[in-house]
Amino acid sequence: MPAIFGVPGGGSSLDLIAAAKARGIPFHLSRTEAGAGIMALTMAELTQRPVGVLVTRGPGVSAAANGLANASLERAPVVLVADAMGEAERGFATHQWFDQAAMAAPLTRAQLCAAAMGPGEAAGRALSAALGAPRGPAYLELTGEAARAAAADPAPWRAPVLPVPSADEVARARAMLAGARRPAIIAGLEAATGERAAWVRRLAEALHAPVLVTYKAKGVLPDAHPLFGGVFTGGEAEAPILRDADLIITAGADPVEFIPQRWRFAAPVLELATAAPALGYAAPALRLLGEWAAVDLAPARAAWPDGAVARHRAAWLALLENGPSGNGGISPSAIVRLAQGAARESGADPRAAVDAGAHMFPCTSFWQAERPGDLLISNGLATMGHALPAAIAAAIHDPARGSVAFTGDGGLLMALGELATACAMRLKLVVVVFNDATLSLIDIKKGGRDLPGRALDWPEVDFAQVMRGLGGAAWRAGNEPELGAALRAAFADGGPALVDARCDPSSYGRQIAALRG
Ligand SMILES: Cc1ncc(C[n+]2csc(CCOP(=O)(O)OP(=O)(O)O)c2C)c(N)n1
Repeated sequence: MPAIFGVPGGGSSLDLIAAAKARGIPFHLSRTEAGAGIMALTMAELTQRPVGVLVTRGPGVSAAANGLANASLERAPVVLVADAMGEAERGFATHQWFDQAAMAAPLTRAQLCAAAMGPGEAAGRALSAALGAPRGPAYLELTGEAARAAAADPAPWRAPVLPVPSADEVARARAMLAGARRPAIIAGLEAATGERAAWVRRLAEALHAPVLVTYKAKGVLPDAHPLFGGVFTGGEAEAPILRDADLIITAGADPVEFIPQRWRFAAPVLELATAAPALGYAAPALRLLGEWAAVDLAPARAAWPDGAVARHRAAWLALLENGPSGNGGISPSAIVRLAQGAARESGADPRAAVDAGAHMFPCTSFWQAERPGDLLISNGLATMGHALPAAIAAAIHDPARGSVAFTGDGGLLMALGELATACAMRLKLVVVVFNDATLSLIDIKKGGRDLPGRALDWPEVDFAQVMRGLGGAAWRAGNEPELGAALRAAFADGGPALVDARCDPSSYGRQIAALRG
């Protein structure tokens, strides 16, 4: 296990922290349980290994619910270890106590109780459940007594081995590819590993087929690759290229990644996935289940007209553009471009973490990713408060690269405690706040409703002052030249830094209409 994150209580947490130290597993103290969950799922995504979260009983578990839901819908193997009532306390099980396993049930793949089966057995089962297909969190209840009683090495366990699609299925898939003249690939979250991304790239290049990536699969094919077709959410902006396709191959795309709208495409679908998805958007003509990247599809070369992919990509990017800044602040797409430019200028290659909100549209479109894991986002749950803890985990995982967190002011206010975590750990991390003093993604949906004042906005917060108070470096920027200078200084700083960018939200409404149709 690469790390454990959490906020300890008095019971099993302290024994676990001591045991982790004895085994050389780092424990990172977060400021919130929700933040710990997001840090753990991010570390799990980056390492492809299970990561632990420890919390106290009662409020520790209820506060961790968002992290569990996030790990569940982002398909990340996280094991939450919660303290529980020991034998001697059972008769008093009211104070700080509720049925924790029942709360965790809809959010986790398994709920294990160490007192019932022994901590080794419970840990082994939790790890196996978390790594099953699709991956996800497991819940493990551990009393202090149980933690101290046993030499609690996990019972023998191993990651479930995925089946390989049958020779007959592979032959049928090859026949579909051979008959297609304009195949297109949608790469999803399962493709965001080094090996599967390389497989997708080989297939795309052999076929000469465009690749669209979901938010979670940014970097599976680099944005700068000539076959990069855009970002797939299930909306309208990227639909033209798929309407021109005569075969759609979904490579590890999970329906949890798509917006809840009808499937818009008539072309047959060849679905590659580790497990049968619970919800079908499109009934696939053929489904290969298991370790799809182990299959050799020996493709024939397709025949997209010359320049077609580049034209589609340019049209998609033009639709997403926020346009020039208005008087009210800086254009959101300019914020993203200036940030990447400043990072490159200072020789930095940070991973980018993106929050939920209107600002995520320019971030996911204009941040150029080269490898899987270059862009980190909560998409299945799409929770606010994700970017900062995700950026913290990325900077811990890879201190040389560090990270940048793109967040709305609303999302940052939800994760503010974790700014203290980043500052205390002196992480190489730059927080860029799209500060528009509004819940913009909700504001653009309000239509003609007559809402009371301050229903969706608040007085502007000076995040630079907050950051300085926590010991980090910080700048405020009201226009593009100020922002460029602030970003260059922030990336050159090399420690925790924050740039509070006054953002012009006026183009978001048009942008989301173009995106979703
Ligand atoms: C925890 C959580 N609460 C509420 C929402 C619903 N929601 C999605 S975006 C959004 C507004 C985000 O505002 P902000 O962080 O300022 O970003 P902006 O939209 O202004 O870019 C809200 C309330 C959510 N996704 N997650």
